[in-house]
Amino acid sequence: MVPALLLLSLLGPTSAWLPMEDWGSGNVTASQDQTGKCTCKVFLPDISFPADRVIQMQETSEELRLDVEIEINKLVSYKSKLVVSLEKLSNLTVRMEFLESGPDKYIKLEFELLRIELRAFEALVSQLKASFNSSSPLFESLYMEIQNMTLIVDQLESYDKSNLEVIRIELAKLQKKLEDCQKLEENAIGPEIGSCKHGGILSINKPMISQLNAHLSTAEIYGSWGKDSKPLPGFESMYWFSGQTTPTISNINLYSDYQRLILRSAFKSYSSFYGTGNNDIVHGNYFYYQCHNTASMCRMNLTTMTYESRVLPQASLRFSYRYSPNQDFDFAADENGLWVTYSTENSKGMMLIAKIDVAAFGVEQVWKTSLFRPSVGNAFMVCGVLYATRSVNIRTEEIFYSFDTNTGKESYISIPFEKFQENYMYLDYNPADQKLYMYNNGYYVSYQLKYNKEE
Ligand SMILES: *[C@@H]1O[C@H](CO)[C@@H](O)[C@H](O)[C@H]1NC(C)=O
Ligand SMILES: *[C@@H]1O[C@H](CO)[C@@H](O)[C@H](O)[C@H]1NC(C)=O
Ligand SMILES: *[C@@H]1O[C@H](CO)[C@@H](O)[C@H](O)[C@H]1NC(C)=O
Ligand SMILES: *[C@@H]1O[C@H](CO)[C@@H](O)[C@H](O)[C@H]1NC(C)=O
Ligand SMILES: CC(=O)N[C@H]1CO[C@H](CO)[C@@H](O)[C@@H]1O
Repeated sequence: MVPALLLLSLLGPTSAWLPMEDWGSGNVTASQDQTGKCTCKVFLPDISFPADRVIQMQETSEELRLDVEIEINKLVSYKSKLVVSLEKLSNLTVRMEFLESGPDKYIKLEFELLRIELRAFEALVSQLKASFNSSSPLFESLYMEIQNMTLIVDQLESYDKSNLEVIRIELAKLQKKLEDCQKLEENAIGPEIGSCKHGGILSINKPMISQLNAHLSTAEIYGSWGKDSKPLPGFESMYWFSGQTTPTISNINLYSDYQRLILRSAFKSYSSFYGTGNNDIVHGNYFYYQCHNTASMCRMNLTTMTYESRVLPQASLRFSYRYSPNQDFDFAADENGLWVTYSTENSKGMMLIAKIDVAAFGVEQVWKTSLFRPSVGNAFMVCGVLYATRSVNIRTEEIFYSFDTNTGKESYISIPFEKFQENYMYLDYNPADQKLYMYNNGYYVSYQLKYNKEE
């Protein structure tokens, strides 16, 4: 067999999918030319692509997806459905064990995707569990099953792989399935998208941790990510990401869907601008952020990348959030539109909530809260209600305060949720999918919300 020589740069020289050390000992060479450009060469044995196995695996994940669909459609008979689930999962385990013992080598990305699917499934199980308020051993064993499979994926991952073109095609197919699965999840859990016929947030599910940021840098602790909260037609699956090593905003990257976000394949990257803070947001194809070190709001048209600014009257630059010194403004979007929270000298650091008139790019109305902004970790809006968080301990954050702009009523509440690492720089709600998006020490993190059923 003739060995194949591949350039890692096919997927980007620093892709997290393919850590260099995992590509086999002694078979990776790195060199640098006079211009400083690095080239990595990987020497791979020529192994034919195990398409049949991939198909088998796809079929299994399709079965899994259908199974999930059944469960969601027939929540009433959840017990028997979960038994079926469990059986299918264990079938998948058997299949994976079979793959493991086989002579062929498998594709790392395939396993990475499988892992993503498992994570999605885990999140789904967690949500089903919460919806039933059940401590049934069935759920526990489902969890364990998923964990076991994740371990197997870890082991298999160290194998070699080949034929990157095929990987990409398979990746796209599987990604589609995952998206379908997530849609099912969303439909099953929350109120209808855009509806405020609920009594506010009841609880927050386990975090879903996606890959490290586009630059694979844990030093990029300042950043933000998410989806346009009011997307233009055709941009519904677009994701955006902005990341920096300092508390400034100097770049934004746009990805056509989740898969491209994870593969770090942006259709647009722009860095000829400068802002402050990171509590920015994308709403209606505009990127809203605090203009650099001034008490003004900026917004950039994501088609033309041109920006305009408005003074935010009386806003102070002295009362940042707790985790970062530069977070003077926090933009938020919800079912009712766009908001910005901040403080003034006059309010002595108490938080103000301003509703933004998007058409005029001006302030429409302001509410004053009794929340001291520097005591807050972060804040977001859902259905006109401000939710503010604080740290409980290294692993736990809680929503401790809410202010309802519909009634002017404020409350102290306790809705704890798990955070990935202690300090995070970004938290916002997206009304288009009813999820929370967090940027935490370089990682993309998201949460599914659970709502009080009674208004
Ligand atoms: C699991 O695999 C067995 C044997 O291959 C099959 O008979 C059974 O129907 C499968 N179970 C499910 C739930 O797919
Ligand atoms: C869950 O069930 C327990 C005991 O059956 C009950 O006390 C609790 O209020 C329930 N929680 C929810 C959110 O329904
Ligand atoms: C998970 O793996 C452990 C250890 O291998 C085993 O004891 C347990 O039965 C497995 N759980 C499931 C649900 O397969
Ligand atoms: C951005 O610019 C384009 C081209 O000038 C324009 O059509 C669009 O309305 C502007 N605004 C937004 C939010 O895209
Ligand atoms: C330098 C080196 O370790 N080369 C190895 C690359 O992988 C092939 C196949 O496993 C080995 O035969 C080589 O020795």
